[in-house]
Amino acid sequence: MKSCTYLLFITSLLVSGCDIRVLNPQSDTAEAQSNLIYFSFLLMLLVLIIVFVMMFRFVSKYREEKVSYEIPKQEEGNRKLELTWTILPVLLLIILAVPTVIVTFNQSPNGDVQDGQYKDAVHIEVTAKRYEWQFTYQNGMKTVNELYLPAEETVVFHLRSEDVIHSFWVPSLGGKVDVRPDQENTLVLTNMKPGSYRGKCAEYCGTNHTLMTFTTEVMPEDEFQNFAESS
Ligand SMILES: [Cu+2]
Repeated sequence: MKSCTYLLFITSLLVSGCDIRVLNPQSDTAEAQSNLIYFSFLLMLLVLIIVFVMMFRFVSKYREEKVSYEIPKQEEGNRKLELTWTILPVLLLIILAVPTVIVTFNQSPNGDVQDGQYKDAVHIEVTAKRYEWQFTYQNGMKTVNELYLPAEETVVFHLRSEDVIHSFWVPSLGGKVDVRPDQENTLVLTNMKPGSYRGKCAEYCGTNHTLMTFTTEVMPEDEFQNFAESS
């Protein structure tokens, strides 16, 4: 018991030092995704607690007090129990699936990404190649390994690779999306908060994969306009 307490203490000490950026969202997109993580974690915790309570209850209720080798009576089928452990997991999956599908559909760009609902959005071309990121803005300006974004806007990223499959990921701003050489993928991030965030390639792409990182600077709208005009 004593070693268990020590282990718990050391683990919580170590975990308290973690900066889990995915759980500290800095955009509406990332917030919806982190809410999904919390929701599925709570659902999992609920199952875990029920299973553990039942397990300890059974262990204590049916523990062998005197040695006996009596073989228990064979139970054949129990419709009530069988229905319970079939229907409950299906219900849990439905409860988990509904918000997941809603968030996925809300965040997936549909229709024409250049026009339609994203006409007034900021569009940025992202080109990945081993081992760097190139960003091309609407005014033709290019930056390498440094991404500049306007805060509180909708930004559409057009992702393309020049060689192998990479993955575009700024954990604080949203989930990762594959960057492929054979097709353009799009990622939409909305309502980002000003600040500096780290971005990286999240798909192993070669020996220097770990060095394929970039900085993301989200700046207030007017500052972004000045930056775009001065470049
Ligand atoms: Cu890569």
